[in-house]
Amino acid sequence: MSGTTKVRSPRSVALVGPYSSGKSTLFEALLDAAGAPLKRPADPRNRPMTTEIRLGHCSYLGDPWTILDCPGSIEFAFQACSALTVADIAVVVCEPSPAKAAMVAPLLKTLKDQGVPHMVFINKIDTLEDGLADTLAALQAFAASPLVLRQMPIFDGPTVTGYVDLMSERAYRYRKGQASELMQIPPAMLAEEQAALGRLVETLADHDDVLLEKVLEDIKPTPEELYRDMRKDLVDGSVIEVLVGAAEHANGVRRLWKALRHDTPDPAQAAERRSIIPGGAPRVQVFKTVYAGHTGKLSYARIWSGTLTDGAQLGGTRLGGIYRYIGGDLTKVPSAQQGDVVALGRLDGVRTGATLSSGGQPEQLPFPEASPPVFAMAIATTDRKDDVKLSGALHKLAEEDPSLFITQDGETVLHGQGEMHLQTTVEHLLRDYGLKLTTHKPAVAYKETIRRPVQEHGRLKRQTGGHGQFADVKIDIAPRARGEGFLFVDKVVGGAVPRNFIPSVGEAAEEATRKGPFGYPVVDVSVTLVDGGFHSVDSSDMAFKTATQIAMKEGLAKADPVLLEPVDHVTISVPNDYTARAQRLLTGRRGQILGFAERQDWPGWDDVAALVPEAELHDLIIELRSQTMGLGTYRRKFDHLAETRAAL
Ligand SMILES: Nc1nc2c(ncn2[C@@H]2O[C@H](COP(=O)(O)OP(=O)(O)OP(=O)(O)O)[C@@H](O)[C@H]2O)c(=O)[nH]1
Ligand SMILES: [Mg+2]
Repeated sequence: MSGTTKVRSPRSVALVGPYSSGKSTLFEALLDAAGAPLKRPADPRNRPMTTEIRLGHCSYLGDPWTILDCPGSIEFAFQACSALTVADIAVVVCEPSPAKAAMVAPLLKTLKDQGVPHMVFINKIDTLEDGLADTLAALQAFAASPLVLRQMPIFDGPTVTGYVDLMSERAYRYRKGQASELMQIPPAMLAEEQAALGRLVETLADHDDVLLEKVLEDIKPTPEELYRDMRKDLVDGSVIEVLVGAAEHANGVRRLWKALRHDTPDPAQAAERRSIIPGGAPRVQVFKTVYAGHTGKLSYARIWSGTLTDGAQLGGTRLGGIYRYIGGDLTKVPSAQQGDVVALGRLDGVRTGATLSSGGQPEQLPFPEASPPVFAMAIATTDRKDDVKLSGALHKLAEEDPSLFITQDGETVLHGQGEMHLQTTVEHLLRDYGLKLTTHKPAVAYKETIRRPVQEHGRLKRQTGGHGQFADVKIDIAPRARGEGFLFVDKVVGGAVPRNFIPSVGEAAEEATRKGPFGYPVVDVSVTLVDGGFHSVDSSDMAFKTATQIAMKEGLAKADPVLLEPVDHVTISVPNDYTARAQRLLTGRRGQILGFAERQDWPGWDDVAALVPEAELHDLIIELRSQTMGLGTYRRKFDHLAETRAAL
């Protein structure tokens, strides 16, 4: 839209990339450069890891923007994925280190699969020692489209002091915290600069016949032609442009702003990419829910079409506030338009991921699903009185974080994406809900069974005052095949036990299997009532239950009981350099390797399958990540119960 002064529609950029690559530093530097600095910036020496999406609103050269600072850790990847669904463009922030390139692989794949336009920002350029060639080659190995370097670092001895902008063929000297200053291209760099520009033009010419003809005829394209081509190729994903800088020193930040301003598609294009039909009542999608102290519930949402005004009905609820984050503070605004990413107040009952409209039921836009959990932690209140408070808090937490799963089967267990994820969750519970909690390793769901049939006799005869209690049962207890469950059979003949008492015997027999000789539930047994005796006055349901309990307790103990442990089918996914290591890791945990194969849709990755006892899986993800640069993942499903002595 060059040449016009019309203010463009709001656009949003998501900062994504491996942990600690400098996204939050860049977030702050971008806001600074746009004249909207955070009021309370992080202490640069003690920058906290980001665990939740942060929004920042600003305008750059007159255009309104939302910046989304995403967590980098793989344990919070769901948040980054959620942010990507509402971004017009993603900036992949990474470091100038070939060894760290693999950490970008899953992200590049997600961006490609979701069709989100993206560029790469190689940050920490001040730490660059040699050139960028190795880093680019390493990144290229994981990228589906060619990377095109737009800037060449200028070295003064070992230090990067500026850059050559290849498309405009201008050189700039970095100045800390300020716009860079124009300088001569160092003569010693000219040959290298021409070669790099040649590569850039050739890559763009692969997607543009007009440009290709010029290249073949040796005609130099104008910078405008190159800018136009770069934008088109970026939008359709056929090239990935690469910029460089040092967020900490505000170097390359204005250059990045200009690239974003020029290359980021309009919100209408993002809506089209997501097959949203324009027009009609305003439509929004919630991509994050936060319970923010006195403000109450906030739903971060993108306006996909139309203009939303405060107080409107959304999904049957009256909207209670539209907010932007200016300088890091919530600021109420009267309305938001297509392309805006804002926080919406008091949308009770609205869940993360929902598409809402102020008119009728809109079609639900796709929203990412959380990866299955890989780590679990049990929690308990130190004061039982807090249990109600805890369950309320957990309810909110599950709403805030769809990558968190909660089970309450005997104990309360949090299941999530890693140890850090769950620790952050527990800290949240302690800090924001004032709960006192202890954490522990979740119990493994051991079971028991028996290996030998027995016959057992249970007899109750009691005289209490005038009225007595009497019941007599003879039962056969026998093992059943694994997975067949519990069975009660009635084989009483001749009324030795009257019909009306027999269901009580069955119930009591089943109840007795809930806790076997080792203290765990007993599975796969049959109990057959073969004979018994009764008294016409003193027999009752209660008496028959008690007699059955006596018989079951003694019978199970004599029937050669054995402990059963759950064994899961586990599939580890790793880049194939790590396949052998993954196999060793599984065998080291009593795993029985079933084989390995290429991971579907993941070139260069393998899936290793094994049967592994559940007791060995608790910290598997920790070891797996530490051995695979954080890249390895696994999924599991219950397979069978196996006899064991492990827990005795
Ligand atoms: N040398 C150098 N260090 C930087 C630069 N930018 C950021 N850092 C440092 O890198 C570390 C991580 O920075 P953050 O901005 O917190 O990184 P992040 O990507 O937000 O990290 P997560 O939120 O954990 O994913 C901090 O110690 C920063 O000071 C840079 O341009 N140069
Ligand atoms: Mg961060």
